[in-house]
Amino acid sequence: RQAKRLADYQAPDFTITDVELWFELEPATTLLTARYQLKSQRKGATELVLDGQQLELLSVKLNGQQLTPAQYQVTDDHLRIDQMPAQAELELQVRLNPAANTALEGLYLSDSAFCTQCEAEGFRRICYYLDRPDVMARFTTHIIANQQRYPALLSNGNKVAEQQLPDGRVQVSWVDPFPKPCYLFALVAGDFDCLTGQYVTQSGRTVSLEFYVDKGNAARAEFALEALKRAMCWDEQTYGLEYDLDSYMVVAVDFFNMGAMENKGLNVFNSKYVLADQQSATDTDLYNIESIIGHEYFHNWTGNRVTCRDWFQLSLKEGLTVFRDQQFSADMASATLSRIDAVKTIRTHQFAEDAGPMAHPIRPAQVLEMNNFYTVTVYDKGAEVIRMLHTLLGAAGFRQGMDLYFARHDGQAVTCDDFVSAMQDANGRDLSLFRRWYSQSGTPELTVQSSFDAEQQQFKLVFSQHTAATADQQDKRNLLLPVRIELLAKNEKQQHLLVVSEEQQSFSFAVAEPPVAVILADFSAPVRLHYPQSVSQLLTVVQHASDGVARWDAMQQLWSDLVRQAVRSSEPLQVPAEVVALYRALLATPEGDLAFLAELLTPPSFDLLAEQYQPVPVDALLQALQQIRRQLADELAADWLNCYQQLIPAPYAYRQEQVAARALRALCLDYLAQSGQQAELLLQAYQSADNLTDQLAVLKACRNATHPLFETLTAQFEQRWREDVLVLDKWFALKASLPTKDTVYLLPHLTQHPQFSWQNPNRVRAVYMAFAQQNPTIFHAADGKGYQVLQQVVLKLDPINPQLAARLVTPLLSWRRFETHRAAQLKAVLSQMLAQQGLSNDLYEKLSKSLS
Ligand code: HT7
Ligand code: ZN
Repeated sequence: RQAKRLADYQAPDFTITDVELWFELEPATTLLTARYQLKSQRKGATELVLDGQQLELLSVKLNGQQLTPAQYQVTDDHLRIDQMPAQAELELQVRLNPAANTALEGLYLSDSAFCTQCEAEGFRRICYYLDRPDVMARFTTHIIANQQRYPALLSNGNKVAEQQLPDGRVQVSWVDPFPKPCYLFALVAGDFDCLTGQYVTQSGRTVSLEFYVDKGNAARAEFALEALKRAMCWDEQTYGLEYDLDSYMVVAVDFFNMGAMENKGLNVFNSKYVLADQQSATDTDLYNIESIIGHEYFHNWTGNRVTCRDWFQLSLKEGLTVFRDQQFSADMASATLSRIDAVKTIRTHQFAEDAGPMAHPIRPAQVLEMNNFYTVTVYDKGAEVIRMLHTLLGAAGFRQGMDLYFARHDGQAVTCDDFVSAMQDANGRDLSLFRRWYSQSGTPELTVQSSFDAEQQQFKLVFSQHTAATADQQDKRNLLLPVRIELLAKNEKQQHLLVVSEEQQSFSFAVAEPPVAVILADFSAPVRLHYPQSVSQLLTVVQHASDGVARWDAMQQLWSDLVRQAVRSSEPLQVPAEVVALYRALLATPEGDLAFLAELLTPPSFDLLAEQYQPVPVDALLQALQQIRRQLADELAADWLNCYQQLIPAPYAYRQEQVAARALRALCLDYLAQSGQQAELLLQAYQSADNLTDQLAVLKACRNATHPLFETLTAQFEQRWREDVLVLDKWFALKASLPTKDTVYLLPHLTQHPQFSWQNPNRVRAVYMAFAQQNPTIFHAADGKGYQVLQQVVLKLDPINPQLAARLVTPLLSWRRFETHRAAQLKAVLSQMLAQQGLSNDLYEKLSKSLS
């Protein structure tokens, strides 16, 4: 199997300027005629190699002449024509079987609707093509289908014609005026309800907004529609970017591999990220919907108008668009909470990826299966890299850089280097050192020592940076790190932005007395910080730092330190009296931002802690976390109750102060349930809830405490929601994440539920991702059964949906990070998988890296 390398990039010999497609849709035999205008881009080029997979080729015509099979060659992956003129019209006909497509790439059926997914390399499963993002063409699409079965026939751009055909079918034609790579192509055909709206752009154009959803669900798309309007307005105000077509369509489908896809003018969404109301979606669901609606909308400029030259540049669009959606969420909801969320993602998942076998820079250097690189590194670390530019250049400088980027590159397929150059040139700043972030993998360790010179009244900080070798890359160099600090002294606070670029670098500050230092406020660089501080210093930061993220971070640090001591000493963890006192004071009169308070009072997760150890002391960590839970529950029982009772719920609305109060109530319930008592209160909370957020809070509290009520309430919940799969997914996940031994035996029963389907990624994720990510006690059980269960599922899924199988295998890959017996179990499970015949590239790439 041959990986592709960034270093081997070459511009294509031919390009395609215009594409015309005729789809004759039938579930098991769809006919596609594709006509391309091709042009040579290199003098003397005569060999045309088109990508194609799993296609039945029916006919090839060149400039109107039928070619015989002797005039072209077809392999598993390509169609080759040797004697290509410099300019030509190529017409191909292929037959497709969307009904048999369970991989959900290319053209497939979601229930009875046709839909497509072409990013990254799915168009080659629709037709032979130059399936690479630097080939940009104008697309015209004709869809021919039975009108009764498929009243909505959609594609990119503007609808230009609709005609009845003599055979009773209808033909609808679409023209997309913007040249685009084929990964942005989309087609949808089905019988939907449509929720419509309008948006008037800053220049006064009216855009029709259309949400296509399953019959009966239009009202559930209202939140998403409003979120889209907010995103359109936000992008105009923040970046001066306006939408460019007459309509913006969103289709919600149940069968989908990821969250959503930004196809030009025709987004396709996982229905989970469109459909929501107060009964069927939580506050977190609504937050995610707004953020993903924003993300896909923002891609219209950062991704579609300016796209990637090649797939190694994926972070050009994804890192930047995640950064933009984070800014949007910060403006729409709580800035501090949004940032804390992002920091948790980086520390829990991205640091782990960098420390594991799949480590790669945000611009990977080599790839076997592109689908494996839609990662937390490319997306979220990519966004951190953009954020660092924003920090270094300031909001105005960053905006100037964005303006220049669009002025230079609108309509082009470009590289990450082009982006940094625009930032550099617009600001007159040398960013050459900064560019290393794009090519270096791994998490820098930033160690800080502080000292105070009483005589000079000087506070000194000495920074040392070091990045350890990663699985993909031995040699590491210094990086440029923007480090926000705050010095807290009795009578003054100083804030500074330091730029650390040397291996060792010191900074001095004039200050009258020894301050407590906040280092890396707002998590200003994606590094692991080592700056030892005492409990009392950390509590000073918690109480007095100006930055909310730093306050939360100090509390996290405090817990991490306590856990580490307990793990080291094998002594039971004792929550210090000062910490209990702080909790007590904060719970006594809950005020200010209650969502922040809830976050502040939540100790780190198992996964976040585990990431800080090598090897991971699974049992000791689980035990320490349990000791924290018990002590906080017991010692503060009256305080949790008192706080809970003060937070009287108002009739549900998705408003920030209500969201915040619900989050804090949920935390109180979680600790109240821990005692195994409070059944009446929990029952009352469940039954009186007028929304899903509050109901799930009770169920989660019962799950975490393995409370006797869990079985009764989840049974009721299943009864109520068994016909509504999106809500039922919460039930699947709750069941799979119950930390009791029986769960591992329950999983196969869950898959027997009438609503479970191995073909539907949402169902599979609800059961098995929840098991692997939210149930560390059972997933990491010492007998290795948890690992074996996941192994079986991954192998079962690989022939059905390789993308999904490869995502599910991730929790097994970092076997080297566990203690001997678990490492051995994991390694055995992985080796057995790798020995299987016929593995997909997706799974093979991950397994072989893990075991090499
Ligand atoms: N750009 C999209 C990435 C993507 C994807 C989406 C749905 C299904 C399969 C996919 N493969 C890649 C999503 C995004 O980042 O917006
Ligand atoms: Zn994206």
